Amino acid sequence: MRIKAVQGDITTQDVDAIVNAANSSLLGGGGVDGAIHRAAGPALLEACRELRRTTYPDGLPVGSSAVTPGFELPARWVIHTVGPNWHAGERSTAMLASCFTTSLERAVEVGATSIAFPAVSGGVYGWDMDEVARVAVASARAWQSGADDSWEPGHRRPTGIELVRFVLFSADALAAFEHRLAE
Ligand code: AR6
Repeated sequence: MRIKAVQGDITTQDVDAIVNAANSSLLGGGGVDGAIHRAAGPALLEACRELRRTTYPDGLPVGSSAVTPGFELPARWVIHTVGPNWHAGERSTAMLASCFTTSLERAVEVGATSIAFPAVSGGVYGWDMDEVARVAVASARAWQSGADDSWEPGHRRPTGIELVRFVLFSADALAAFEHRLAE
């Protein structure tokens, strides 16, 4: 599994799945959420409403992830995750890490081999970008090496995911991720 960082717009990425930094309502918002809904078209909101009705009547919990089709996006799937909101006192790095690992699990479930992530919680939700980068890269690496007890240490899990691409909007965010990837 290759882990990369690029500067760009996540809505144009040619990967199997892109991750949306959503909120618990799943009904859209600003930032990357708004951009993804605009690019995917109105069917995405309908699919999110359906998810609410059928599976998450009380909303998608922080740190969880759920998948819908990508509709008009180049990506076949959108994986919606809810990052912790720093401004609301949600400051658990485990919660933020869970956004990345549960998204990777959803990607495996739908058979995706490539996935693009934005800087979840690094915008409206107010987390420091260096901290988002640290947690994001550490989570992907830990997940790759099978940090759970089901896989022998030192071996890579055959997850099917070949590419994890972090897609950052700004040069500063890209630098934060590149710094962590170089470690
Ligand atoms: N491609 C890649 N990254 C982007 C794009 C894009 N098209 N647009 C923005 N970003 P945010 P959060 C960057 O606020 O902090 C929404 O209203 C952006 O510069 O989108 O998790 C939701 O509905 C920033 O670095 O997500 C929630 O209510 C990063 O994506 C809330 O915001 C994340 O910023 C979630 O806040």
